[in-house]
Amino acid sequence: MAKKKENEAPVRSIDPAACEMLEIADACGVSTVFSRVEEVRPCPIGLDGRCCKICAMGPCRITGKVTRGVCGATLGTIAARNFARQVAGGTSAHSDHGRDLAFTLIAIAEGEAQGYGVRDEAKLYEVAGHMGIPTADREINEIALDVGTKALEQFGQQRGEIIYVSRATEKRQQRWRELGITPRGVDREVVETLHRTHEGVDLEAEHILDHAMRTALADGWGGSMLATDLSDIIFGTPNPLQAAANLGVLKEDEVNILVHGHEPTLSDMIVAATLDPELIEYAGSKGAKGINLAGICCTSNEILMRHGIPPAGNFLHQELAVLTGAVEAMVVDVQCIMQALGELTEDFHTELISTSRKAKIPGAVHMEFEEHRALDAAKEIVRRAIDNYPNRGETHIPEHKSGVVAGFSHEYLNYMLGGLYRGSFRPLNDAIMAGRIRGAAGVVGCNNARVTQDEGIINTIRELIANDVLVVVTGCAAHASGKHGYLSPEMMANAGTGLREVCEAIGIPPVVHLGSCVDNTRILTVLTQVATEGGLGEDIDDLPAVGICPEYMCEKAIAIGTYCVASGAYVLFGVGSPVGASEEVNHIITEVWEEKVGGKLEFVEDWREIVRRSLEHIDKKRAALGLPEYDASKWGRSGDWRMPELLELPLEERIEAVYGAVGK
Ligand code: BF8
Repeated sequence: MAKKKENEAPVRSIDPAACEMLEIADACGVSTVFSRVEEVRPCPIGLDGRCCKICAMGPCRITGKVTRGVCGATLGTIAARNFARQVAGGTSAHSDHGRDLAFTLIAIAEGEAQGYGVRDEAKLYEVAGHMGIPTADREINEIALDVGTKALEQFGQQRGEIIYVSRATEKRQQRWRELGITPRGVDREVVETLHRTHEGVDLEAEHILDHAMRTALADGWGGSMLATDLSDIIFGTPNPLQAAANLGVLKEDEVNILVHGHEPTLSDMIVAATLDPELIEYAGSKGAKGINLAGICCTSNEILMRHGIPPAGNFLHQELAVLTGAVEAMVVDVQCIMQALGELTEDFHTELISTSRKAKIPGAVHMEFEEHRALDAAKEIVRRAIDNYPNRGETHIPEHKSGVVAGFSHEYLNYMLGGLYRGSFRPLNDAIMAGRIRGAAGVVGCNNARVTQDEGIINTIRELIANDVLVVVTGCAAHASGKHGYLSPEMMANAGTGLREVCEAIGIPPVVHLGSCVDNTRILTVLTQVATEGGLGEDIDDLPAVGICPEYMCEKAIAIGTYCVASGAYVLFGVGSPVGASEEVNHIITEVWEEKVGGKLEFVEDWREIVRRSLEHIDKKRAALGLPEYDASKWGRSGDWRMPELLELPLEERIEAVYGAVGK
């Protein structure tokens, strides 16, 4: 991966829209994350885990001849504590998101959530089933109240096991119990991490990291999984939709509103408000041809996969969108929102509107979003954006955008593979067993301004699908895929012949958009179903599969990586290691963890090496399962004859021919 080095002209992005906007930023002398990353050097002590600042005798820097902190803490203990605290930070962010959705579901059931409802009753029944909540002869709202209440209990539960642990394989559940890392309650594990990593408590690196796994599992099989399930119940379980992605989705002659952040409670209601005929007419009265909604970061994934609202970009696009001069309002809630937006929007007509009671931003207008008057609040926000349209000055919207097909929930994959009445992962398992599909990879996570935007993500995906590895994407990696055309039907032509044959036969793309970052739990569900379907071992660590986070940036990514490892996956992160200074911790998160839970976590800077290790791992797992060795030359005529014919078709017909019925 192109890491930006001193004295070297940095390659800031491989996205042409970003490059175009950065030229403008440079010409106008506007500060962006891309320029600040050159001004602010990463602290070399904290970079790889050598800094301990948990007490006032420090901060202690473990460098040179210094091998211990003032209290005697070793580098291993310090690096492990730092890592565990990152896991706790990430877990709390995802889980608080899930908690708020539980409150919303309860408010819906009690008739106190204006504009919301239960959009997917089938999912409500399914989740009630997981939770042991009776459904026969009961009103929807009664069931919803019980599901919301039970979900809420998962956060404060003090003893026992969180409910969704039962959705893992029996073998996995057993392993967690033996290791004592089954999560008891989400909040309990986060608090215990903070306690253990307080000065002078848990001082053994391996023991600290065991609890980091337990905390991460409370995220993956707790807070995040609940966030996904409750979102599906309230906003609908996604089905494939068409849209476009990148800054080119902004419109010159319409009021452009961007939603940015994470929680669909806000963005879904903004979608509803932008469809209000009165507001559309009001936009017309201000000279605009309509209201154009687009998204940034994960909330964008939420409304992309449920409404086909186009993503304007991933994490590093947030400032670039403002630079277009064409955004009337950027409406934000929580997570991944750069403070720089406050200052930046002062130089443009864009209004930055914060909405969460948890998050205020200097320079933003605060319009608190309360669920009991959600639709009214959303309309007020949209009206304010419309009022700002006449203030628009010069604009520069890059023309770049790519067509995407997004929104494949695990339920939909099940249906595509087996049909409505016999939904099953059997065809996928058979294809992997035969070697048409070599294996599977989840390519997930952020952008990071310290490395070239999208480069690691896109090159990794390109190489994997060319090597017949089915790829699922979430988060900002999903946005990158969309922006660079990897979620379009044309991408089928770049897949290996075996993978292409299967994708065409089943009607799924080689790069499957599976949602936002909390939806990485959909990957856990798919992997568990594949493992229990038969023929590919008994558990996630038997599968020829990997998890990759090429451009990770935040604590949430560390939590996701850790719960995937604890669930049995081999996980590779790009960028660089936050624990690289400690041989002891590196040994624990690779070899020791592999022995304990079957998965391991590696930090590898170069995407080529990530791809090499991924394919090597997939082939090793195939061999361990006694599957035929992967041989690309065995497959392929069916895909080869069909693709030129498909490429002749107009886009709409091509999408229909490749994926079947897709909504808009
Ligand atoms: O939760 S991928 S930069 S937007 S953290 Fe943030 Fe990373 Fe993007 Fe979504 Ni996920």
